[in-house]
Amino acid sequence: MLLHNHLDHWPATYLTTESGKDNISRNILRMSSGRLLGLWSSSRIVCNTQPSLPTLFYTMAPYTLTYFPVKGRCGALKMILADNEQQFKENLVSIDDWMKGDKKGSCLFGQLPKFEDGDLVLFQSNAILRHVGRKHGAYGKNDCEASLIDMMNDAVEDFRLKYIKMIYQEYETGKEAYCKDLPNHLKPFESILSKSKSGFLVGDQISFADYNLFDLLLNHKVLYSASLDSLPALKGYVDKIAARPKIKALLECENFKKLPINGNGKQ
Ligand code: 6SG
Repeated sequence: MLLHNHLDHWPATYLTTESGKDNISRNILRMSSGRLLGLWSSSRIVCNTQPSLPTLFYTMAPYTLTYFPVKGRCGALKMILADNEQQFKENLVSIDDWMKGDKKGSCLFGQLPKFEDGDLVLFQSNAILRHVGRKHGAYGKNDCEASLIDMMNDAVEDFRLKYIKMIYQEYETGKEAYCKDLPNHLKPFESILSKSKSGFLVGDQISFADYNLFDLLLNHKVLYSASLDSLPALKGYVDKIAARPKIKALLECENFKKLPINGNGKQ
């Protein structure tokens, strides 16, 4: 069992234990409370929230994410993983590599992201979000809350599809009209959040739909900085989620920040 230090400028650290999983769990725990936790890939650091400290990782991270080097449909997923201190191995697929075609052929629906949790292989970003939400307590407290969270996430998906269509198909011709129409798309969320006692979309705790909406709202702030100006509940919501310590650390992390939002360079 190995925990590796992969920062070149740190003396190589290999912590070896022989008594298996329990010891590793304790080490991982000690890493978390000892401020050493980061998000990991085997080939590069995805996010080291404490750059002054060596980043350690467990060679068998439970999750693997395969996607393009963009935030795209994986921003919310990275947020929910970070907020739950979940490490993952990241395989980045370049456009050139994707264009060769063999990777596309190996994906169930011919698209990325692909997410692996042990032997489970998932495609479809919203199914992946649900899976991680279910496993990490971000899918409501009961069936009714789960159904409401599904409803919210479907509404976020409708909104994301409009955004993607504008970005990829009509950025030059349609951006202005899109921004003008934005309050109409955002009003339902403003109304829901203005009535929410917890400040989250459903119930009294954050859910995968919140990370998804938050991610999309951040994209809209980049698209049009005044997009939330007339929507106080949404503005407060974004500020509150952005201030969660592990989300804040992710948003400030160079490896996350440097990813373009979309695959065509428009934002
Ligand atoms: C695109 O749309 O970046 N996946 C994308 N594109 C490649 O050949 N319903 C599912 C889901 O929620 C949608 C998946 C999503 O998971 S992500 C995909 O796999 C394909 O269809 C957004 C993104 N697009 C731009 C991009 C750069 C390199 C690969 C994709 C441009 C398009 C294809 C090659 C160059 Fe490209």
